[in-house]
Amino acid sequence: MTEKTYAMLKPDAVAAGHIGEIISRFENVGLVIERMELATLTPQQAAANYAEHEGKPFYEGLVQYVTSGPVVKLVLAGEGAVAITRKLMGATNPVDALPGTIRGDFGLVMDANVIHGSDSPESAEREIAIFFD
Ligand code: D4T
Repeated sequence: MTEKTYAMLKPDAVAAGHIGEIISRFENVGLVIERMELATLTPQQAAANYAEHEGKPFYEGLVQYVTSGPVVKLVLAGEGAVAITRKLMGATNPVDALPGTIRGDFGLVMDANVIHGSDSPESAEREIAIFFD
C-alpha cells in the first residue's frame, strides 16, 4: 500500500546548499515527491511538531534553531515511505549516523541534525496536517 511520510530539510541543510543532493536520495529510491515547499516555520508549527519534547533541556534551543531560517517541507509517498525515509536519514545524532546516510554525510552535531522525518504513519498524518493546509 502506498504510504506517505513527512520530511523536512532543516535550516542548516538549506543554508549549506544541500537541498538538491538530499532530495535526490529520496528520488533515487523511487519515493515520489507529492508536495514540496520552502518556508520558515512559525514558532507554533515548531512547538506542535516537537510537543513530545516540551520541558526537556534541549527544547527551547530546538524550537529556536528550527525556526531560524527556511526549511524545505516535503510529503514523500511510496511503499514503506516512513521506514525508508528514516533509513536514508540515519541515526538522530550525526556522530552515530553511518556514512552514506543523510545525517552521516551532511551533519556534525545533534543540535543541527540536517533533517526530520516522521517516525510512524500516524505521526506522518499529524505532521502533514501541521505543515500543509
Ligand atoms: P526528528 O524528530 O528531528 O526527525 O529527530 P528524531 O525523531 O530522529 O529524534 P528526536 O525526536 O528524538 O529528536 C528531535 C530533535 O531534537 C534534537 N535533539 C534531540 C537534541 O538537540 N538533543 C537531544 O538530546 C535530543 C534527544 C534533535 C532532533
